[in-house]
Amino acid sequence: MLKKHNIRNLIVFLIFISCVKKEETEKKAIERPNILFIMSDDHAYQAISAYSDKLIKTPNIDRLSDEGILFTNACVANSICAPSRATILTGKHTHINGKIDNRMPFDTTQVTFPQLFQNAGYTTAMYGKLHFGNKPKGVDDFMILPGQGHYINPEFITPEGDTTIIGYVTDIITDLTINWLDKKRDKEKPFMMMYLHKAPHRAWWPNPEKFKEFSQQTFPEPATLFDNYNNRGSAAKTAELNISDQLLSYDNKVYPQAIVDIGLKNDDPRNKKYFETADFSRLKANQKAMYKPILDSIAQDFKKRWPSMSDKEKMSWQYQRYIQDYLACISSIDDNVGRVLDYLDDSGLAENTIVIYTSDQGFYLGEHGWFDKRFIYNESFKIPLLIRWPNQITAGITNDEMVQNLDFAQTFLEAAQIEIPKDMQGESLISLLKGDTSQWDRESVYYHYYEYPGPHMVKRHYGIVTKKFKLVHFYHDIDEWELYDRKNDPQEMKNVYYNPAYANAVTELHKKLDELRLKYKDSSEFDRKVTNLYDNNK
Ligand code: SGN
Ligand code: CA
Repeated sequence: MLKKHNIRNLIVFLIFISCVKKEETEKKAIERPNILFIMSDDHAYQAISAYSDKLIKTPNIDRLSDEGILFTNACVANSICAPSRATILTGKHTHINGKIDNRMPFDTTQVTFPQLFQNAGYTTAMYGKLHFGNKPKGVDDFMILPGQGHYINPEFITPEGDTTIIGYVTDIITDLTINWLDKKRDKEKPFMMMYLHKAPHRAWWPNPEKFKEFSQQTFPEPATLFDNYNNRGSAAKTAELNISDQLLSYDNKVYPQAIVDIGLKNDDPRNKKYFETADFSRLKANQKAMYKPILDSIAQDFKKRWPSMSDKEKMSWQYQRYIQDYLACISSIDDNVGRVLDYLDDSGLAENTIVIYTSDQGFYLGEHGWFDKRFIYNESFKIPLLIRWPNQITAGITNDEMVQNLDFAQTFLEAAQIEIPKDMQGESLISLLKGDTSQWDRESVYYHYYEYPGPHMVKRHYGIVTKKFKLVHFYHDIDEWELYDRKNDPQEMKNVYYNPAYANAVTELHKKLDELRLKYKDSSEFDRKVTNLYDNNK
């Protein structure tokens, strides 16, 4: 028999044990790292000074790799906005998650990684551009742009309904993010926050100050600006990405009237429409007044110089206008990333927060004469990836393994000690973050792009990429293979698929490509499904 005082002691002991346990659980909950996932829309790695300082200095984004890790071979599985986001959220290739292009719906019954964070006791939020027509799952709070969203005075979808905020989108998304971190989140829990910029997506509207500053500068042209697409298959020739053929005067911020004034036909209705109903038309009178002097001087320069320019000079002029606005948008992103990083420092959150900076795909900044993305070729295939995790990642390291946006979900889940669903198709990057490359045995990645016919007319293609080679099959209404020697031809100007010197590489890569298609469960049966979907949704 237990004596009365023994019973009392036992109760005190049990209470003590349960308190210690509770404390431990709480401590673990607090110790789990916060995650701040920063993604921009169409941010080319060529426009981040941690990768190259030829075009622009991005001191704030660079902080992440100065204090963390820089991946030099990070890439997407499908270089287009909504499919890339679907891959990031599900950890699955397009043919598994079903989001084949920007147009077709996303199956919202699928598990996305924010839901797993929410279930595991994280507080979660998403601010900015998602690009799916539906409300995000797994987030306690969200404010997302409908579709592509607007640069100026953007609307937001929120749990309480739609709202419009006056101002410049990059600043606004940042204000909302900092406000959530500071005032709205549940501070008892670790957080997983998705801070998603609309910029620098077409049509590249900077804020007035940056517009003025950058429109007065001249930037170096890429070596392949005047590419004639020889020595490759037909896909590069038929794509509608060329700056001189495809950029509208609207993209270059030339008033429709300026075109008429020099006796040219302003025959693309989009030029007028975009000035009258898209971004520019959204401006309030005082905002228009800030843009006017810059637009006036662009029109003046255009009217003075365009009529006597050669075709080459016209291309150079359009390239400058394009890159000036693109980089001006990046400069705002960099300032705003700096504001968020400062907030993390000032609030003491930096220490236990993993910060990731990336883009939904790469982008052509005049390479091959192009803008836009979609191709498996380097500039659209590769993405910036910079990650900071104090005390876990050695500051200033670089990694050149073939990593993909397919790996993000698993990486974040492992960092947060959340169980990873067996059907996710990527691999956690945690060992690489910690500088251990010994367990990493991936030698190649798989890629598959579908949105054709569609904007910019890039043919459907899939392929395998290793550090040395890229083997690509363009199919659907063509049947062409291309092979690039990544070491000897980094600009990808020469298809060596038919060069006998590469016969062994071709055989080997075909075998590996078949293996990858099996591993990731891709098949021509799915390609036929896509064709049927396109035929039924014309
Ligand atoms: C719009 C753009 C295209 C761009 C797609 C997809 N045209 O259609 O240039 O490729 O979005 O971009 S625009 O005239 O409307 O600007 S994505 O990043 O959302 O995939
Ligand atoms: Ca995009």
